[in-house]
Amino acid sequence: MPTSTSIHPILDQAPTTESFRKATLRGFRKDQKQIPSKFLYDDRGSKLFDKICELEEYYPTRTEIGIMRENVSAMAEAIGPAARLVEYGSGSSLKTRILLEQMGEDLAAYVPVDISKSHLLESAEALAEDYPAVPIQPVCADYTTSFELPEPPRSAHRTVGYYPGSTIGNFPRDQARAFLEQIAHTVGPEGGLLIGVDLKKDVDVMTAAYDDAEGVTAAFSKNLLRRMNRELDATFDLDAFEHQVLWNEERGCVESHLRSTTAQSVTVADESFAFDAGETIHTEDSHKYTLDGFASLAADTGFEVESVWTDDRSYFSVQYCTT
Ligand code: AVI
Repeated sequence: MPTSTSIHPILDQAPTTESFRKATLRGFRKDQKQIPSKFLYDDRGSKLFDKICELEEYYPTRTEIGIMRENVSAMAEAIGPAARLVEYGSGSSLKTRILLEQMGEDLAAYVPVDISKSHLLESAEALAEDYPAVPIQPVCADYTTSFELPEPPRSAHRTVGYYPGSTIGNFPRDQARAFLEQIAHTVGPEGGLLIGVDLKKDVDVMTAAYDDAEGVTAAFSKNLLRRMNRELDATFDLDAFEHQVLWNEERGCVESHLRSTTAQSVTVADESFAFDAGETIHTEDSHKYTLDGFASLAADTGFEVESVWTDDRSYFSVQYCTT
C-alpha cells in the first residue's frame, strides 16, 4: 500500500494481451520474423533489464549515471522551477532519483509512464516515500501509442519530458522522429526534453554490451519466448533458440535476434510457424548516434539541442532540448 499521500491513483492504460497477439502474428508472417522490442518488458523482463543495467559489459547505465551526477545542477537549472517532469518508460526510476535529489520541491509533479504496472507501482511507492514533497502521478501505458496524461497540478508552469537510457535508440530513425514529434507536441511551446543518447564507438564495445558473459541479456531476450508460451499458448522450446547480436553498419545499430538452432515448427495463438535451422526472430535494435546525427534528428522534430553533457570517453551523452 502507498505510504504517502504524494502518490496519486495510477492512470491505467495498460496494453492488452490482444495487442501482443496481433503484433506477434503480424511480425511472424514477415520474411524476417520480428517482434516489437517493447514486449520484452513484462514483469520478469523488466527485472532482468534492471540486472542488465548492472552488468560490467553494459556501459550505458553506469556512464549515464556518472554524467547525471556530475552535471545535475546544470540540468536542474535547464529544467527550471515548477516543471512537471514526464518520464517515458520510467522502469525503476533510478536516474530520476538523481534529479529528484537535486530538484525536490522545485518540481510541480513527477509523472512516471511505464508499460509494466507492478514495476511502475513498486517504484512510484518507493519514490513517494523518499520524496514526499513531490506529487507523483503514475501512468501505466504503452507510451509509443497515444495515451493520456493526468491533469497537471495548478502549480506547474511547464512540462519537461525525461527520456533516459538511450531508449530512443530502440526506434528506427523514422519512428524516433515521430516519437520526438509526439513529445514536442506534449510538452508544447516553452517545453523541454532531457534525453540520454548513446554514441557510436568501437564495435566490440557496443556488441559486448548486448551479449554479456553471464547470459543475463540472453535470458532477457529468451523471456519473449516464455511470454509467448504463457500469454499466447505458444509451444517454444527455449533450449532450441539462442541469443545472437550483430552490428549493422548501414543502419547504425546493434541488432538482437533469437536464432533457431534447428529446423522446427512452433504454434503461436493457434497458428503454425516453420523455422529453418539458423533462421532468426529479430527482437531489438539499439541505434547509436553521433552528436551531429542526433542534433539533426531533433531539429527535424521541433526540438533544438541546447546543452550536451558527455563522459570522458564520449561513450554516452545526456542532452537538453527545447521546443
Ligand atoms: C532500453 N534500451 C535502451 C536497452 C538498449 O540498450 O537498447 C535495452 C537492452 N536490450 C538489451 N540490453 C539492453
